[in-house]
Amino acid sequence: MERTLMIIKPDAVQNRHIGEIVSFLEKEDFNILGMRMLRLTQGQAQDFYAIHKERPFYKDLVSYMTSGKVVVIALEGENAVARMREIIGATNPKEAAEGTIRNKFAESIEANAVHGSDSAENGVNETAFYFAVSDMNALR
Ligand code: 3AN
Repeated sequence: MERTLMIIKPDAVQNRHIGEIVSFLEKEDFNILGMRMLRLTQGQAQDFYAIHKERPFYKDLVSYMTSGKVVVIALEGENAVARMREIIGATNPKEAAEGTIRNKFAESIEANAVHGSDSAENGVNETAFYFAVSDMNALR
C-alpha cells in the first residue's frame, strides 16, 4: 500500500476541471483519504517545493502555485504512486500521452493541471503536509 498526493493546480481549478480530474481518480480505484480546497500561502508553496529551490523555475512556480485556489487530495492504494503518475502523464503536456490528465487539461509545463507525488517516500511526506495522519488513518 502506498500514499500519494494530488494537487489540482490553480489553472485546472480556474478552468472548472475539478470534477473531471476527480473522476479519473475514482475510475482508478484509489482510496481517497482526504480532500480539501485551499489557497496556498507563499510559505507553504516554498516549503512544499523546497526540493526545487535551486531550479531556475522555482520562483515562478511558487508564484503560480499561490495565484489561486488549489484542491489537495490524499490517496492510498496498491502501487498508488506509479499508477497516479501514469494517469497524470508527462510534466510537459506536449509529451503527455493521449488520455492522460495533462494531455487533456494542462496549459503549459508550469500550469500543468496537477501535481502527483514522485516516490512512495514523498507520497507519505506530501500527504502528511496537508492532512493529519490520524485523520487519514481513520479513513482507510
Ligand atoms: P512533476 O510535477 O511531473 O513531478 P517536477 O517535480 O519536475 O515535475 O516539477 C514540479 C513542477 O515544477 C511541475 N509540475 C511544473 O509545474 C514545474 N516545472 C517543472 N519543470 C519546469 C520547467 N522546465 N519550467 C517551468 N516549470 C517547470
